Amino acid sequence: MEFGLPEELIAVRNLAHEFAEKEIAPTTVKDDQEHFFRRELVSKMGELGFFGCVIPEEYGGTDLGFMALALITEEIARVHSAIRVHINMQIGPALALLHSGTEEQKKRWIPALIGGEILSCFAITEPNAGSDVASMAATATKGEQGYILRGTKTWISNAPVADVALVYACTDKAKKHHGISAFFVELNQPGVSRRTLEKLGAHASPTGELTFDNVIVPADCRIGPEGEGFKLCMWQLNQTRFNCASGALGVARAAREAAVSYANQREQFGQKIGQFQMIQDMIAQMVVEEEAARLLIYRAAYLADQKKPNNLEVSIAKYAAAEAAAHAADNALKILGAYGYSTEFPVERYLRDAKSYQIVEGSSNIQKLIIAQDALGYRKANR
Ligand code: GRA
Repeated sequence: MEFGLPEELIAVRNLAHEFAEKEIAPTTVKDDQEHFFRRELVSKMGELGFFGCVIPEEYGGTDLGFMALALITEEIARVHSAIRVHINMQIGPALALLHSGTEEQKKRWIPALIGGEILSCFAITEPNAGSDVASMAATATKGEQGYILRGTKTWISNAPVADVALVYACTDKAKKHHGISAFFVELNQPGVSRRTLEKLGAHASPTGELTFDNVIVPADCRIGPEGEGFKLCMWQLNQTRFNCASGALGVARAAREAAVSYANQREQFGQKIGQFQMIQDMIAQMVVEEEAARLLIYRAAYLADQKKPNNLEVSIAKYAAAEAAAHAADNALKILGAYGYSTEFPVERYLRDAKSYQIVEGSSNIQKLIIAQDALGYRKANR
């Protein structure tokens, strides 16, 4: 269903499709198996304007909007979900700067981020602060040269390779979430150490820990006022959650395509296995859940492009898409049987990658909490 997508969006989707097939697909299996991060893919996506579609032209973007972002992201994740992560690593900090940075900060960093010239990441999560963002322990203490940053961030995508990070830390611990501030931090400097973490999937996207041991952050690298970091973080997460939803959709689609293709080829008991109702049941579930997720993502994109609040709609879309991806990959594996379990077919990778979407950027349970508390009238998601 096209929903009357304008030609420029169809063109951008086709561009992303071709890029994914030509530039990502040939090494997907190898990159996944060897846990290899291909830096040039980020540069190429930057050059093609994929990161700039949600950024105004004055900062180097194309301003095509969130619908464009959804279309691009689905195409990339369909071929290799790990490469999707890089979209968020570049646009998350860029959007936070756009939202709360000074004019000087925007001009200084946004073009390089969306051009893929500098590798970026964002650092929220800590060993003891995952879903509960407000409980973070990292501190940024005001000194003569700026702020002194101390603490450890973990499960940070791109931590082993990033040049810069948007770091959230406490400037006034006593004020709890009102004492959190955001900083744009140069990572190639004394006091910053990194440790790579191994994980189930998304192998071609490096993940790790960042430790800040008395790192000096100039005062002009604080993003937004002191104490406004938690709100910026929640705002930013809404943008990057949207991208996760689109990535999960790409995985759900890949799993459905693999299952349909196999069911149309494989013969058992004298007929194509697609003829069996139990296979049809699983394929029907895949189709419905994928379509539903896509429509929910398009609704969230539409609202964002209308400059309307969409936190609730993003949480609904992210929850639906993450669950659809994990369910579709699980069903695809059942349909392919031993071939689904085999590393010679992509379905086991879809399952490994799909599971990440139920965890990252606010777990499925966090999305449900946001959705249910809004429905119950306890806490409005769109404010
Ligand atoms: O009234 P107030 O002044 O105290 O403000 C409150 C509220 O209005 C305060 O924060 C404000 N606030 C917001 N403001 C603007 C809360 N949400 C928003 C918002 N969306 N926009 C405190 O509010 P609260 O509701 O009491 O906060 P809470 O209970 O501490 O937290 C809520 C919640 C659980 C939803 C939140 O902490 C949360 O979203 N947690 C999940 C954390 C998360 O998503 N982490 C992801 C880490 S990054 C990552 O995964 C990278 C992956 C890379 C990739 O693959 O892309």
